[in-house]
Amino acid sequence: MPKEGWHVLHLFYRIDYAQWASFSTQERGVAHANFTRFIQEIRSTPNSQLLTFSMVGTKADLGFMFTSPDLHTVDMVTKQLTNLLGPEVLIPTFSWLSLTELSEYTTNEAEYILSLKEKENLDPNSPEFDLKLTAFRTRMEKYNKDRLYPSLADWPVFCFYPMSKRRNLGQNWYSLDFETRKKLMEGHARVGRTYAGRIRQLITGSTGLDDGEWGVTLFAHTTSDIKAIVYEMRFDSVSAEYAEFGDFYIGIQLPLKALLERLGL
Ligand code: 76R
Repeated sequence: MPKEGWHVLHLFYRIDYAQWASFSTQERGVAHANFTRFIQEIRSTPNSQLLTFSMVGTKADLGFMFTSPDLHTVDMVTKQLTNLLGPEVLIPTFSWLSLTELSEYTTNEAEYILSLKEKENLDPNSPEFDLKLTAFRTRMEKYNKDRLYPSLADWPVFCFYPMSKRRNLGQNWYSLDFETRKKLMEGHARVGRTYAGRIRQLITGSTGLDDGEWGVTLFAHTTSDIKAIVYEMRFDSVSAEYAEFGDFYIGIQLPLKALLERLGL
């Protein structure tokens, strides 16, 4: 169990249609029933969410995004999903393990108090000061809860890609001091916030867990919004100067029955 947050596993498969074609009608019926039953079972487990996608393009056919606090559960579910449609039907093509995390750049209480005193000139003993501080605490509690224990969106368009920050000589994110990184991240968040209502993003940390430092999961209603945010972020200095990206995956979130039909299973 992690000290806080959930594990997040992105898991993509190709379907071996030759193997599927070798199954009898009865075997296919059993495979369908197992698939639906297992996924519904996982979905009804507390703290575990399992999203299913039809993956667009030929990088993968079927995608899962799974959350669980327990690494044993992640391991078990991965192995069960792989065998869910019968032996060698689902061929793994990509997986990414990460953890939900709090941001080190969010405004903390001490900073907020300072800004109330110095920028807003509020007296710390005034009721207005108190009111603002209480509202801040409530806001931060919800914000932190949403980052560590997110409720995954059911929006149709899903985009996933790994991301790391550069560690080049003379251009190393990790050798910048905290204040500089915080300032740069403020610019990033400013761009991000203009996509409120169009993009739901989940940034999960994978340093030491997988081959890059974060998994970027975006949900949208149209591919235009995905393309727009990723394009616009490229101009923001955090991404322009420091970001390295892995492969991009696009999927469509579908209910189980529609998914099996789409996959031709
Ligand atoms: O969480 C927050 O809303 C607070 C501000 C914020 C942080 C700390 C924020 C806002 N992000 C944060 C951290 Mn982000 N984000 C990305 C990408 O393609 C690219 O160029 C980059 C991929 C997108 C599209 C995106 C979107 N963000 C991070 C981090 C961790 C950095 C670290 O700790 O060093 C990464 C890797 C990252 C990458 N970001 C937002 C968005 C959007 C849409 C927002 C606004 C969210 C909102 O306010 O609702």
